[in-house]
Amino acid sequence: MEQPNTKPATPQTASRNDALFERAKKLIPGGVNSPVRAFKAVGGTPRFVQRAQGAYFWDADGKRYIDYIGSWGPMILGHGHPAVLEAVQKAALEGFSYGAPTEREVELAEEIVRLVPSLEMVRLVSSGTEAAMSAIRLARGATGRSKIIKFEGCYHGHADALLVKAGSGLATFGNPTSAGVPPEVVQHTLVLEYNHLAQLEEAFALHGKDIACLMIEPIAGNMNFVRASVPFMKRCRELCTQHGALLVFDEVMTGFRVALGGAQSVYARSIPGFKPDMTVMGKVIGGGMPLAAFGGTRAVMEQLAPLGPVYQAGTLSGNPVATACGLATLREIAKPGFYEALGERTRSLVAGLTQAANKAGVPFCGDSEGGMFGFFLLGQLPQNYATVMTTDSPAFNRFFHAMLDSGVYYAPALYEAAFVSSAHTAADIETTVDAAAKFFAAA
Ligand code: KE4
Repeated sequence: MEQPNTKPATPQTASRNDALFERAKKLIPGGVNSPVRAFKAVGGTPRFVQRAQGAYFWDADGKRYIDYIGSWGPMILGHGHPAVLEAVQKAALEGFSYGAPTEREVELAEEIVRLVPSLEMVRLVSSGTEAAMSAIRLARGATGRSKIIKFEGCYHGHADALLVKAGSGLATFGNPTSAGVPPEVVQHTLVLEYNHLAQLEEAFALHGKDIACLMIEPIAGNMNFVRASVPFMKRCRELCTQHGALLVFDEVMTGFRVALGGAQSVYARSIPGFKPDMTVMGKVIGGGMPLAAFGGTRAVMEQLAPLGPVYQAGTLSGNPVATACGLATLREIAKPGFYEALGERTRSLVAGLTQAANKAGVPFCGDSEGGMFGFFLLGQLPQNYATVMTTDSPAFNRFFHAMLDSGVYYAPALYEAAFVSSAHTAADIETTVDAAAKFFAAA
């Protein structure tokens, strides 16, 4: 969600980043190939990455940053992990793309299904948007229904049916959030408030027999870091089951990031036997290469072409170099103790930031799960998008630029989660907390 443009907190000397940004803006809309990279929400000039290694990247002026974006989640092992690099180099020598099946796609499917118990089958695609879009079409085809539920503040990629904001009430369906999306395309999308039990009950009471699926980010990383409460998630599962709708977990961000089994394995700790009907995955699953997936029960997945009537396809789906990258990544994160160590490191960062802010009397709260974290310049953790929106965004922008000047790179938007990799050291965390403490002390 973008904020009005604001001036950067600190004037910047002309740099190669500035020159590159001016060059880029002549040829690429906004100078970027994905809007959030343009620093529009926080102001200032995006840093053009020259190279990255481990927990760091170096910009066009050779300045080093501790990287808490990690390509918006994929780089859970840090940049350039030796085992992943070796796998990619070897695969590239064997060929870039065939448009034909390979053993490695089978190996990756086997690994994904082994690690995520709710999955019986998966289909590999090239982006989270493609995976979410395909999952919606499959849910509609498998149920013969058209209506879908999503939640305000959750982002599932930029497929037309999902670029939608809440309608005027539960009886009315969504309105487009983007030009170019005709109202009739989102007429079947109902947008509810995240964590709002009464709205959830009413939506199913009104439309239950027409709902193909409910799609949710189980931990909403697109409103920074907001957890679905256990009672809310339990009710999503119960109502979907009761009304014959499919519960679709969008784990593009949380999958293999918050736990080896994803956020669904976190909820299963509190809700015995909890499983979604379908899961959308991306980011970590490709290890930084263009690879995503969607999966579910055999009964649902076998509705997909070429077996069933729901069409879905892709030239580069299951790309041999991308699958090598993803498989090598999954093999590393599946090693014993990986998430315990990663979770501890991430928690130490959030604790350090919170302590530094509180010491300076600055409202600050944060949360984390595995290698994913978020924080708010608020007194308590928000439960929904409207509360997230109450955050003082100019204050966040000042924080963002102060940290950037200190060589710490957070997401250039208040509404994004951030990520720790296994390459981040205790010293990196200390450097980060020290930089934040300086900012808070002067705030
Ligand atoms: P992609 O099409 O960008 O691979 O995935 C879309 C998507 C789907 N679902 C969730 C939960 C997601 O977070 C995303 C993409 N996340 C954003 C960052 N919040 C990617 C960064 C960008 O748009 O440049």
